[in-house]
Amino acid sequence: SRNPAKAVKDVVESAAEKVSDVLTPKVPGAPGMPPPLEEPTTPHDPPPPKPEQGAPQTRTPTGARTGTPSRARGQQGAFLTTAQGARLRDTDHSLKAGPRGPVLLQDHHLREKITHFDHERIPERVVHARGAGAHGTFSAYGTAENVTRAGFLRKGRETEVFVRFSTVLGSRGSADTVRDTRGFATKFYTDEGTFDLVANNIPVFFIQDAIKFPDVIHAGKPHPDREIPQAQSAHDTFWDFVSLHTEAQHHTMWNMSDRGIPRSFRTMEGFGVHTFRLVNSAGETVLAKFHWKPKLGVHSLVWEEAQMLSGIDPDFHRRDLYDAIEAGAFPEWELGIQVFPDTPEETFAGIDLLDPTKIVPEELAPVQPVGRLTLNRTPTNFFAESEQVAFHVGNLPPGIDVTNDPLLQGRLFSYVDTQLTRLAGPNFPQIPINRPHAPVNDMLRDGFHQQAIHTGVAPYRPNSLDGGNPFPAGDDDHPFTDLPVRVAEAPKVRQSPASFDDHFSQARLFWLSMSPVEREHIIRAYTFELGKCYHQTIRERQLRCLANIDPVLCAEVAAGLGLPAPQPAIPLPDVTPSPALSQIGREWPADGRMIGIVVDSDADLDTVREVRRAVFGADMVPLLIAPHGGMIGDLAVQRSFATGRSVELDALLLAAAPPPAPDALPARDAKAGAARPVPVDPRVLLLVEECWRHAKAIGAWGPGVTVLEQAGVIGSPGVVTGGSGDQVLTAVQHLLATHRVWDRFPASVS
Ligand code: HDD
Repeated sequence: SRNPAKAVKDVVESAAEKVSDVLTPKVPGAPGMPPPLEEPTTPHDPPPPKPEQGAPQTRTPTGARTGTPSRARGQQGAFLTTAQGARLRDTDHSLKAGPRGPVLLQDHHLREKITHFDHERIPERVVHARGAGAHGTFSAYGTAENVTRAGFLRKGRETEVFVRFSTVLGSRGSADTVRDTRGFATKFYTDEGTFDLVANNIPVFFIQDAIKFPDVIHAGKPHPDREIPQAQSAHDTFWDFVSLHTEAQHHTMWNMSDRGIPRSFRTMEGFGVHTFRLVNSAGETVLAKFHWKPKLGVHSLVWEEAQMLSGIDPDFHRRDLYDAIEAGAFPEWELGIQVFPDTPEETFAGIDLLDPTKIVPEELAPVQPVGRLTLNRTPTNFFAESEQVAFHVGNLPPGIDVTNDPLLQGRLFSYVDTQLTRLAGPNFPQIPINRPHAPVNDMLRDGFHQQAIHTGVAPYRPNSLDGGNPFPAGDDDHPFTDLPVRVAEAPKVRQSPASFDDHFSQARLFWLSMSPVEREHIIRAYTFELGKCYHQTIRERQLRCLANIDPVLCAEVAAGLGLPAPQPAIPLPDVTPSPALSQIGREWPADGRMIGIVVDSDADLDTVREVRRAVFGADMVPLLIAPHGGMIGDLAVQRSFATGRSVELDALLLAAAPPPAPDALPARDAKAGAARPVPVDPRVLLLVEECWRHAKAIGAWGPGVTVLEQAGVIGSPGVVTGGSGDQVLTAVQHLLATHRVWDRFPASVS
């Protein structure tokens, strides 16, 4: 595998080359430059494609070839052709009756080009429309062999995977950093058939029964009259629904916590939510919940950063995932399972395992690691892979089965159904990204967009005309076996079990498990979201829900809204907090963190060079920020004061105190009200202010210290000024292990 630090360095240096390329005027034919290109461009070999996704089915069950093995197509130097392969002389002018005449209908190239373009878009996903994917590998530890016979979990097995992360509510073009649940869907291309773990970054769901899914989504999506707000839960219909349908309160609490605004896809947990049933080779069963644990820890943005990023870099998470993988800083997660005995009650420690609004705290059932996921390849083509990938909770390998969780049962229907419209027909499993890597030998035939040329005459069983093929698998052939699970003899009812009526105890458990600063964030999030509602009745109703969760939470949000805090309608549930739910209090590797370094031509460039090298050495990414783009001495600048903004940084270092640009407007002295020139560029002061406000580590040496004096932040927690550049970096790196300088946040709630 690649050395991540070296790979990061290569990427930054090649970016620097690109910058200097742009800066050097290049005139075709000038000395040292190639001669001007002749038109048309000389045909040449296409660039090597990235490995194609899976092997297409090239043979039918009876062995006949069905098509060419590779479907990869790219821009090539060879002649431009029509879709039928006819070479074209001109793609820039329509066929006309004379140069000024009308366009002729007989222009088949014009019609083909425009018609195909007119149909380039497909419907976006009804939920989870905004997302980004990556390829990778899953390596099994073998620790799950005693509970499941799934082959991909056997010790040492390596399985190719494709993962797609997403937000839920926003449209395909919405911003990445909105407050929302995140999807974390993984396709394991196992040799026993594809396994899709269609998970979220929140372990519970809004509803207990799939029949309510259209309701919760209609409530969360933009208002049907004005189609606003986009990708937000801060509006009346959302809070109307969740305050009336109180089983949503636990999930809503997670959304209002820092989990709703992840720092990166790489710093999110993933949860299968439902309880699944595992079966081992002896036919014994257990119940289990799936968890993804990120190697880099669980970290979040702060709300103001998330809001700013929505404007400054709406692609923040997508870019972060792509850049990290391209730089060789491959994101990793451990897959873990919580295992419970498969008892007739399907409960554990009094918790109903079929209720998807409930967690089982890790302190009661530890998450046992079973394998490692590494994302190591970015998609070649967004549409072909990330857009066309189709997940389905019913894609299960032998050894993993469903339970009666009513939310899971409804999902089993929805995921295939939705693709029939989105991917236009029943043959979407033949799209390259969706093709199983296990051999396929089905009797599904024809339909829109059929890719295979099936031979034979007897796609039915039993038959004698195709030699009786295909044959059912025997017990020793690793078939998927339906477990003979007992189905209760019970009357047909539209009802949930009584245990599903508890809607508040686990919301309280979550609240009580948070640290003071995390509670403060939750209070601010509720206050913001309810403050955006127009209807007073909705705010009051949600306050009544909060009163049933915790009086402090309710009182603080009520104060923020300027409303009286209601009394609880139920006795406050007696719960034991789960410290594992808090994101604060542990230390994590700082791999892939972005370190901004402010420089100008007066900075000591030898020290900057050393610090930059040390940042690379620690597997982090340095970004030189300077008054202008291009070069400072022999160092390439990655961000100018015009393009750099604090929100993409995890920490800020200052090696210089750049003066304001000569044409900058004088700043106002707040106290005197008089105009006075500021000796430091106000954009640098803004960087410092924002980093300070967002509790990021800040360090400075040499003239950089002057900036921190100007900003008035010296002496506050997480601001490092003593010592050389290297010493400052070491101190900042240490601060990064806890993600933020938590002491800087005023946490009034404990
Ligand atoms: Fe769902 C997509 C996760 C409940 C119906 N869901 C979708 C995706 C994720 C989840 C990650 C995006 C997959 C991708 O990247 O293509 N969904 C969940 C989780 C749920 C859940 C963790 C609860 C535990 N979903 C759920 C219910 C229903 C759906 C109850 C319907 C009854 N979900 C869909 C869907 C989507 C989808 C309409 C939209 C696009 C797609 O499936 O392929 O079928």
